[in-house]
Amino acid sequence: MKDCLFCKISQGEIPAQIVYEDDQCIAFRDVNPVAPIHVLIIPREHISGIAAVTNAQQALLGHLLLVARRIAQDLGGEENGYRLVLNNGVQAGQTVFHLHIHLLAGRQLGWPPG
Ligand code: DGP
Repeated sequence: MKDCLFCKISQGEIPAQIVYEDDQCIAFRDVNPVAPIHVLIIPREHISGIAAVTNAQQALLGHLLLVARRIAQDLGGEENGYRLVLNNGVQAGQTVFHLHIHLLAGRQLGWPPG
């Protein structure tokens, strides 16, 4: 989608520290990390957020979760635990309106989140 930051990253128009990619998704380090491991997993297809996902995209959603798990394993985040976060909407803290899963690991994470 034109003017979407994450579409531009997916298409290589904006650089990012990519940790994983395939034909359906790409994962890269968050520019403003809040944990030692902070990776964003996004579909290549533009979807504005989890609320916009359709039943036809069920397999894609599952793929994103399995990729997130694989990255957590590969980056060493699995041993002490990790968190996957999906912000949907302004009040939840969503600032980029292209679906993304935050993978957070490498420190003790508080609960409830702020
Ligand atoms: P959210 O608040 O859930 O919409 O998360 C958006 C995240 O995207 C936020 O943690 C910062 C990150 N981010 C914003 N712009 C860029 C960028 O240009 N590059 C990278 N790597 N991350 C970005």
